[in-house]
Amino acid sequence: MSNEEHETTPQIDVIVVGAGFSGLYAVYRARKAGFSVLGLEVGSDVGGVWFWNKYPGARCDVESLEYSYSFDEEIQKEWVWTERFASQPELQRYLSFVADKLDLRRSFEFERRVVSTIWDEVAQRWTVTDDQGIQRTAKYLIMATGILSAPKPHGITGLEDFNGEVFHTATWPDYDVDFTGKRVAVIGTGSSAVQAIPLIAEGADRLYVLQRTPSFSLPAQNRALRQDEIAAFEAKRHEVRARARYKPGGIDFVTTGQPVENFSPEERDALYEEVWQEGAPFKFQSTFSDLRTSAQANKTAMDFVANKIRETITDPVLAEKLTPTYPISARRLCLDTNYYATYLRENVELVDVKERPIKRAVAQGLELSDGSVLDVEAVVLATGFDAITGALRRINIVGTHGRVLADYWADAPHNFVGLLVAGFPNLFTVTGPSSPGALSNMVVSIEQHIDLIFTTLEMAQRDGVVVETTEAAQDAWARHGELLANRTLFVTTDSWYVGANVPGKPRVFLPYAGGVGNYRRICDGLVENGFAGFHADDDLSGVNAAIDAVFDAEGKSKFAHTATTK
Ligand code: FAD
Ligand code: N01
Repeated sequence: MSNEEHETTPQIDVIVVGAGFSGLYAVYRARKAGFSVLGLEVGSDVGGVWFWNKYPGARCDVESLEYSYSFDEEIQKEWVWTERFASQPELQRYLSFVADKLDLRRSFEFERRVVSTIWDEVAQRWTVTDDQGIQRTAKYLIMATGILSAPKPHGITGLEDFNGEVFHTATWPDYDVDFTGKRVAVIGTGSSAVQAIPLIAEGADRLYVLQRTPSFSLPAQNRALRQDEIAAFEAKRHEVRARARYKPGGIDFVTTGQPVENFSPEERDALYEEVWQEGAPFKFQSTFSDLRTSAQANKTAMDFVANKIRETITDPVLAEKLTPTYPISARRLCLDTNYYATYLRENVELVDVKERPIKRAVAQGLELSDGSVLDVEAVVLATGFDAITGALRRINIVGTHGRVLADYWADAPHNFVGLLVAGFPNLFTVTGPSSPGALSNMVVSIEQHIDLIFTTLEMAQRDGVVVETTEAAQDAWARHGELLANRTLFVTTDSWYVGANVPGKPRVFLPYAGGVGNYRRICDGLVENGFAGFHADDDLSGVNAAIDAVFDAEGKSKFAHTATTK
């Protein structure tokens, strides 16, 4: 559909913002349910994260065979992955293939940034305004804007005075960036940097890695997928997909399901070694049942990886600088190809910017607090995102009685099950705060969220009701979420999971720590209990019953035994 056609479209049932994994599936489901639908996307094509993050080395950390849609048989049969962990170009081709196959692009307008959306209490519709001033209204609004789509402000003064080129991993240009023979600085050592650094180092004359906090990283052991592996997956695909939906991370693997103390040090390290050789970060951090909850247990995994770092980096000072001191997986575990070995190259230098913080950018490079200047021709910002809430808070979202989302979330992202916010009727956030999305195979979470949204919309149409949650339901969900989060090591460490990477952001554990399977069970319970929490009704019995069916009063899952076994 052309942009002009949309401008004259009088009534739209559903507007979907975003054209990544979430937006594409939401548009598909809307059409299937018989709604008229319009997608708005600021990028010039579909792909979301995989459209934007074109930096060298970008690839997924959930195996391609599982990091993909499961809702359509033909897509799964026709698309053939070439690598264990698909690269950004392959993932972008995949999402483009899905869009073509389902003819989704005709429902989207690209290069349209949604800047404002206001609830009209009389018409009971959302008025959505884009950056070109074009307004549309819709009964339902699905914010598929992504949890890692809003690059955080870098906060480096004087960068506009720098004479060289500046890149951000998440807004990487379309052309082939050539660092051959150049002096380059990479700022940051999170997942994006860990993937980009080895490849930038191969070409650059000199590479400075500016590290404030080191990351734990596992070798991806990436390789081409063999025909027989693909055939074997295909033969069991239905069972794998079905199991994954009930696993904590939305990925189908089996672990011991037991605490570390049940194993001798030799047995324990042999199990870590097995997963290390396999290249499976989610599995590694789940090797034992208490790695996320016990500092003592976690220390065994930390020590194992620290030893691996020391095996590669024999300079003890450098090895120590590269070794994190926070619990493994309290920040996102990285997946790499040759990351630590890159520091053995003569053209690579680790610069500790905790010791010597970046003071400012100057014409010829970056000045550090001790007055030294890193003389570079290019700066790569691998500085991350205003995660989970950033993309939403950047839009002027105004609900009932003039409630502004950005203000309402100033102290914490109040919401119900990561999908609904009180005072914002008929508006849905996909993998919003307090959903398990960020800690999971996101595609599994996305499909579950969108399926639930459309189950809810069918009910709303049938019953003629507006979908709206209450502050009481939000509070109940927040209490449950806190109980679970406070049992984990996530809350002990500064990370984007707790908003600590963005100055001024409230420190709240943003994802849901109960796992994908348990979350799904609770959501199913809410639906069974008459869409409890999805109506403007302060009766919490249905919400509490859905939670109590899955967790006991201490926050222990009643389904823990099913999480680790097939
Ligand atoms: P996105 O893909 O982020 O799409 C959101 C879209 O909304 C974007 O295209 C954006 O331009 C658009 N948008 C935002 N605001 C507006 C606005 N105001 N107006 C119009 N359009 C707007 N997860 C995993 O599970 N496994 C992985 O291996 C993995 N790898 C990742 C690698 C990288 C480099 C990054 C950054 C994230 C990765 N993730 C991974 C997480 C990733 O966010 C999800 O897997 C998934 O791609 C999210 O899809 P989405 O459609 O919800 O969001
Ligand atoms: O961002 P990050 P990312 N001066 O926030 C540093 C997903 N992902 O883009 O921690 C100096 O993790 C910052 O230092 P510190 C994945 O979920 C997945 O790398 O604030 N340094 C940190 O080192 C991931 O978690 C893949 O001390 C500054 C880094 O920049 C998420 O996206 C690949 C700084 C930012 O790390 C985000 O990853 C890529 C400053 N002013 C991304 N500001 C896969 O492998 C920030 N830093 C699948």
